[in-house]
Parts: sequence; C-alpha cells; structure tokens
Amino acid sequence: MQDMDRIVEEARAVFAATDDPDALEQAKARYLGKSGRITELLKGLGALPPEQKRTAGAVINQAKAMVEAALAERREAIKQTELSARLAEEALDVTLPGRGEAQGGLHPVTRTLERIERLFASIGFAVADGPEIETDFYNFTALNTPADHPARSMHDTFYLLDERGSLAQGVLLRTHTSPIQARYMQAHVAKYAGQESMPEIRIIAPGRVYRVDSDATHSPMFHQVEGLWVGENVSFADLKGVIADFLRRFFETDDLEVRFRPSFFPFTEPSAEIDVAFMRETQKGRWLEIAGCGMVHPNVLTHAGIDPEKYTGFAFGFGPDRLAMLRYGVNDLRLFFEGDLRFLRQFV
Ligand code: 2NL
Repeated sequence: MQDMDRIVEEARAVFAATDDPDALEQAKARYLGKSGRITELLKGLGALPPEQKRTAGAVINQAKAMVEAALAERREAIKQTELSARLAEEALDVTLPGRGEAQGGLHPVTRTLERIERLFASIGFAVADGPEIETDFYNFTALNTPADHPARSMHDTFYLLDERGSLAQGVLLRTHTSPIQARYMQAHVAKYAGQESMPEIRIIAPGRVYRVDSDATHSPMFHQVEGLWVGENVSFADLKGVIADFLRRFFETDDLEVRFRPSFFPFTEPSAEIDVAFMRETQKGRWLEIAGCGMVHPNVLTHAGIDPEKYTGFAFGFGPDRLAMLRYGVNDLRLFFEGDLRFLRQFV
C-alpha cells in the first residue's frame, strides 16, 4: 500500500510541474487514462479473491480520489494563473488623460438641403420622400417620358440586376426626385377620393438621384430638390414669384436677376430654364443656369388621377449640389463626395 502513496505523491509532483492545460491533461492520462497506472491496478482487481479484492479496491479507489483531487486543484491553479496574466496584460491606465470628444459637423450639401427645406417650409411646402430604387413606371411613364426617350437607355440610367444577374425588369435607380411627387399626387388623390375637391398639394422632394455620368461637374450620384404646387388656378406667375423669392432668400441678396428661358421637359408644358445673375459681384452679369421648371403636363396629372381641366400646377427642379457650390465658392463637384475631412471641416 506504500505503492499507492508513492503513486499519489508522484502524480502530485507531475501535475505541479505542468503549467498549461494540455500538458496537464496528458499527465492525467498517465494515471487515470485507459491504460493509466491506477486504471491498470483497478483492472488487476478481477484476479484477486473476494476478501482481498474488497480491501485492495478500497485502497486503490481512495488513491484514485486523491489523484483526481490533485488534478482538479492543479486545473484551478493554472486557470487562475492564466486569468491573472490576462488581467495584467489588459490593465487599463485610468490615470491617462482622455482623448476628448471629436467635433462633428453637417456636410455642406446637407446644410444646403436643410436651408432649402426651411425656406420652402416658410411658404407652406411640406417635405416628401420616397424610394431611391424606383420602378420604370414612377420614374418615367408617370412623368410622360416616352418609351424611346434617351434618358431611358442603359447609357443614362442605372438599371438593377436580379439574383441571377440578369436585368431586373423595370427596376432602376431614380434619375430625379419627380417619382416622389408622382407617388405623392397618387396618394393624395386616393386620400380625398369621393370628395367634391381636394386640398392643394404643396411639396418639395429632396434626395439622392443617380445617372450614368462622371466628370468634374457630374457625379453618378447627386442631389436634387424638386417642388410641386397643384391646385385650382395655380399659374406660371405663381411659379415665377415663388422661385424668384426663394432664390433671393437663399443667396441672401436682392441684387439678383432671375430669368426664365423657354425650354423643354417631357413632364411640363410650357417649360423653362431658370438662370440667375449676381449684378454687383465679380462675375457681374454672367448668367448661371440654376434650375428647370414649368407647368405640370396634363398627362402627368392624368396619370396621377387628377383632372387637368379642374387643376393646374407648376413644378421645378434644381441641384442643391450646384447651389452649395455657388454659395460656398466650390469649383469641383467631386469634392463634396470624396469624404476628405480637410475639405469638409471648412464648413462646420
Ligand atoms: C432640371 C429640371 C424639372 C420638374 C423637374 C416635375 C415633377 C412632376 C411633374 C412635373 Cl411630378 N415636373 N419636375 C419639372 C421641370 C423641371 O427639373 O433641370 N432639374 C435639375
């Protein structure tokens, strides 16, 4: 039985000499594994007569329990050592000075959009929005854009692919924010269906739009703000007043000439291009093209379920990126979308 004491002592010494969990499990196998020393002794019990078997069995089992206890103790000790090492390594120096809060700021285009929204809100325009992934119907058909119009080609518009990589029928990235207004008109009509007349629609539709185009003055993603006023007796004179007033307030000057030059858009008739000139500035008298506008085409009203005999409306669209460039004196559109903080910090 001194044998057993020796085995237990030796196991304790072997366990104490290991300091990682894998080595400890291997050391365990030497005593308690399938052909470990203690396991072999227990197997040998079968050959003994019953009386000896009981006493020897008790002694071996006691030794086995002691080895198991030594093993558990060593496992715990190794775990504690590892934990202390990790805690020491991850220790935080709470006496270091803080890094401070970084000062964030709004993007110049966001500031411009908010300014535009605020100015139009002051004359009763609500802000509407809608999806950037649109259907061919809301982006083109509802806006009186014919099937063979070049804007509908893959050269000008980003079309989406389906899961199999083929062209998703009639799903695209909106090329203007007009579909927001087409959807709004439709919903407005549905809301007042069955009533004698409907309240006026007065909204602006700001947002990101996408076109296949990229150079110093064109980005494949840019922003647009469109506006729409539909009601009884809404006229081109109202359009001129709203736009001229907005531009003078936007640029904070009355020293501003506004010119409406005849043009064409599929969704308006008549249509006009809006130019501005700052008369007393360095660029004195130079006309800058700033927006497009017109009276909503009867077909567009009809698509939305609005009777063009009873209601008229005007619409306009401009590029807030362009307005931000003019307001802040930026000469390359791409600067807005490169995310260079040295550029962006100047506007905070
Ligand atoms: C431009 C021209 C324009 C519109 C947008 C519009 C929307 C509806 C109905 C009729 Cl729902 N028109 N939008 C009208 C004229 C011009 O934008 O050059 N934008 C940068």
